[in-house]
Amino acid sequence: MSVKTTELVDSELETKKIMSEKENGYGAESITVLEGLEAVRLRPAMYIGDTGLRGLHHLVYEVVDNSIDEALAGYCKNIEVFIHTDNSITVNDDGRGIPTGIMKKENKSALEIVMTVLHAGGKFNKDTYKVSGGLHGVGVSCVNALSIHLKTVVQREGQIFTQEYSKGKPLYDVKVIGKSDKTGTSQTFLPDNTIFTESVYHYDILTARLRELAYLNKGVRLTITDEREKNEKGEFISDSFFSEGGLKEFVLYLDENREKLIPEPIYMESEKNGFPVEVAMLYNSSYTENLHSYVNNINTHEGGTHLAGFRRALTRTLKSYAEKSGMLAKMKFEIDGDDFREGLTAVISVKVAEPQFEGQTKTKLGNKEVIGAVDTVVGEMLNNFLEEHPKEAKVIVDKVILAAQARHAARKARELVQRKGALTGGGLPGKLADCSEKDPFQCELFLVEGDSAGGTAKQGRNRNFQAVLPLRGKILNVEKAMEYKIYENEEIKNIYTALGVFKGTAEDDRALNIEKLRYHKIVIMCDADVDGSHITTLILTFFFRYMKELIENGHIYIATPPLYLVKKGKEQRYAWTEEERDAAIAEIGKNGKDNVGVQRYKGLGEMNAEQLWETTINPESRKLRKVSIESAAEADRIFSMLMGDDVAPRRDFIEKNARYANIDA
Ligand code: 0RA
Repeated sequence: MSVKTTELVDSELETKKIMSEKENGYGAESITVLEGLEAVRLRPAMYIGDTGLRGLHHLVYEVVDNSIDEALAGYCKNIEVFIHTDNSITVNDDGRGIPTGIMKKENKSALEIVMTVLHAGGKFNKDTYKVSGGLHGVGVSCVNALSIHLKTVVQREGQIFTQEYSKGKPLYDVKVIGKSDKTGTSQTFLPDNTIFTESVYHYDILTARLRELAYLNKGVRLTITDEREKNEKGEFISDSFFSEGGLKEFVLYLDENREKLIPEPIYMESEKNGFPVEVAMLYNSSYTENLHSYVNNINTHEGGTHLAGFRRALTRTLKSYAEKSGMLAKMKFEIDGDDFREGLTAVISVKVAEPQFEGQTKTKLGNKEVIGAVDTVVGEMLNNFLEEHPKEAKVIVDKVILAAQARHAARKARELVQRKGALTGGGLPGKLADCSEKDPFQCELFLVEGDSAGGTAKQGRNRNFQAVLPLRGKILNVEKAMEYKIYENEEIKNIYTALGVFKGTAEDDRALNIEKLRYHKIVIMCDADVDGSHITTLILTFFFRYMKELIENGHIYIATPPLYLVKKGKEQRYAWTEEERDAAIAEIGKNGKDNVGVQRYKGLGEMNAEQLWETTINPESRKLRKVSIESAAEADRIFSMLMGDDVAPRRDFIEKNARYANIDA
């Protein structure tokens, strides 16, 4: 699953910071003369984003990207990823193999240069669309620098070459170890655990990326094998991805759990002004817009010029078709750009030789010349589609009209909520027990399942900086509701007003005034049972659909109340897993287990205020899971499946993922 929650204890957040310049002896002066890989080890986050779970996985993406480049050049068909038992990784490909000849200037094997010199990889194959900034594209030498051990094996020109490294430094010269009639490159690396705060690979995270790469690069087979785990048949867990239809199959996959309005995706593939453009789009009966854009296989979360070109062409072409058809004659108000995208799932993929990445997370394409290229391709091809498919065209225009009407209803409902808030002066919900601190950076809000647990939390919290908002029962499933409906829901209104965040301005129906957020940590606290998990998912769905920025900016957390209390006399231990429980029994029972009592907590209500504080609320001792979105496309698919109408895929998913959750069914 790609809506990820990572375990962390607040007090551990600050661990493993890179040593300051003073401590390690590299002053600003020496940085400038630091050669290559030393700089990567000194400032790893600058090269791979961070040194947590994301950075750890980026190492794999980086190596796989090199093989994908070889596939884009037309020489590689198969890429295999292995997760070994020690969490080292192997990536194999059947491309031409990294060149191994001696380079005159350096008097070293080209392989050694590629592996040990920053940005050297790109020098050799200029003609492919290599990323020059952003998240990936830093080169395999970065992975090498951040690995305690790396081994390269290259097969080409009838021979097998190898070289090994530690922290990026060669352990010996490139050597020939055998003969082979195959070609290809194999990289095996073990990330340096003095650099990364995480060391365990998540199969699901890697799998989601490989699936995405298969759709983005039709004709390439990507296989992943997890040697840490076996299935019932005694085989390693493994998945293989291959797409013949590319983005056309990608949107069908994304909309698997939604009701299609047109039978087949609208598909366009073309090249304009030297930019290859591929687009697939599908309309469904939902109320959400679901656009995903890529540049050189990198997910551009923040959009950019390629998305702008797509939007412009979509609005212009559909509007002009709708006007010509006369279907808009009865409309009382203007249609807005947003209305053309309600219920739209689309993937846009472009290749740009020298991409400029901008934005906060460097995932926004800046190249101006791409707007026109995408606009022209989409405009022409969409127009042809509409002319040739009048039945589908009518369905789409009907959907657009419906969306415009719904948008007006939603705006009215939203304004009503906002005006009411203003009338009651500040307008905080009556059920909110606020904190006294006013600095949002310091403040935490607990969203608590049920009035009774809410009451306990109010007693147990630190009222200086912790606020509590009890939620009654199940909040509305926003996945199935039209927007105006959500403003009639008491719990959702309370969340909006407590957070101080509202959606929609006169200019933009979607804008969030996130600068008004009153709490920088929002903690969802529900029972550790099936109902509790369901309520957590409902709340997450609401944040995902209506306040995604809160998740993206790292404000949303899930509380994890303990599952067991182990007690003997005055001694007691809390346990979050069966292993912890058994360890606690052994410890305080000192292998006379007779008088050890074990209580299985079913709900928050079984704890008193002091216990709840100690285990779940106190920043010193609680375990919070931070919610993040690993892959927006996959997250969207999973939300639509978990919260949609179809029961079968949901049951499958829950059965498959039950091992990840403490669900007591
Ligand atoms: C540059 C030139 C050639 C191959 C590669 C790069 C190459 C790099 C990687 C990285 C992972 N797998 C790879 N496969 C190939 C070949 C040039 C030639 O043979 O003429």
